[in-house]
Amino acid sequence: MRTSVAIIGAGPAGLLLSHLLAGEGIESVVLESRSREYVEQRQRAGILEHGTAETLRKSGAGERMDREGLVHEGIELRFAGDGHRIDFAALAGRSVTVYAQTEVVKDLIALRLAAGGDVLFDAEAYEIVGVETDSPSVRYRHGGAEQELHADVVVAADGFHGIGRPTIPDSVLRTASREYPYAWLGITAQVPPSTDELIYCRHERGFALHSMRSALVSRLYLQVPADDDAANWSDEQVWNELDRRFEKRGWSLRHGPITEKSVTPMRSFVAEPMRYGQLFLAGDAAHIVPPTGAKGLNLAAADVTLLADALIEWYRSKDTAMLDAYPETALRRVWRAQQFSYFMTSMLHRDPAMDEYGARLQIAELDYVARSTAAATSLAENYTGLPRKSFQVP
Ligand code: RFL
Ligand code: PHB
Repeated sequence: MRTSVAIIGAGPAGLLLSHLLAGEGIESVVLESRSREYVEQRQRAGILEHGTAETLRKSGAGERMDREGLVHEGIELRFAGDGHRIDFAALAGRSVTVYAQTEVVKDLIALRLAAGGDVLFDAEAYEIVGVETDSPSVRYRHGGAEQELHADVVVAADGFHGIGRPTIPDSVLRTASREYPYAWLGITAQVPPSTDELIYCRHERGFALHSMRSALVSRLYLQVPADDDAANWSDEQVWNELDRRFEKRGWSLRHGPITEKSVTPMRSFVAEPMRYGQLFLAGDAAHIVPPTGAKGLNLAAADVTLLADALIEWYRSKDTAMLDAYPETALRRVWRAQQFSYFMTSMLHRDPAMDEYGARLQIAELDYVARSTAAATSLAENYTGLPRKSFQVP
């Protein structure tokens, strides 16, 4: 089989890239190792930056998001028993949209298939060959047979455990990373949210986050030890712990049936370069952030928006300038998001090794963000997403 752009992975990165290319008449094939059902059910991110929502809307993939997504103009930082609102609209002139990654993925799959696009599920890529030539290909297993997909370029949008990154020779690949001594226990509950806006809460017992999926469904997270298991937590223990961490005078948390419970590890990771010959990395394949800054899905979307424009330019005029600039331009945003995610994570979590001094520094930092317009503006512009021009390579 032959196509223009071979894409590995039907996560948000791979699907959005395929959709954006199709809008300009560029052919692609998406290979996905999992089933459609699996990909559409996987519980993950919930927050779309201003620019991510705009990209979806402009490309014709934002119809259901605009109908069902919740536009939020701020968040609450809760610490020392008190809440402080960060007003995104006033400080950064932008908002975010609460719309689950699973819904974005469902919308993009439906659009690709309706347009006659090739998205192959249960198709596991096992080798990428010829990336140093102008006719690379991807070998994959599908329906019990081994097949080969030939293309002009290969995009590895295959997540952290994919085969794209390890295809780059060790002598070329550089990585930088940080591990955290804690994880998140995430739950989905059939209960209306107890708040209109997300609450990021720092507490002596650990971090907690109140998010949501709709007017009827809440999504909540608790900091737990790195090696913890969801099976260690009964529903009653989860609600008790959430009650203690979110405690604020005159406020209470609504409880309800828990329908999903899982532990997410926390990691910061960046691989460079994001291009090797005709192989391009996008999304989690190249970088991971801890979820505290809500950046992972948005970085994946920003990578492929940039890459789509570069590929469109290349197919249109054979000009390689944008493609050549992709790794450096993408990495600027990646490192901005790394720093912001690290900042949010270390300000809000209880590190088991933290002493009294470290705890007081966290409170001082939070107090500054809550009281200073300059500090709050920095948080607001990073959380809602910086515009593309701030990362342009001259
Ligand atoms: P994905 O979504 O991991 O998709 C990669 C796809 O590639 C497939 N694949 C292969 N297919 C064929 N052959 C192979 N050899 C393959 N190897 C892998 C996989 O099956 C998969 O379908 O990567 P992508 O597209 O780069 O998207 C990244 C995002 O999924 C991720 O960054 C976010 O979910 C991170 N994240 C959040 N990001 C945000 O922007 N805002 C948030 O609020 C937010 N919250 C979160 C999060 C991630 C979480 N978890 C579970 C990690 C909350 C959580 C709990
Ligand atoms: C979510 O709703 O799943 C969510 C929201 C904000 C985050 C992380 C996850 O920072």
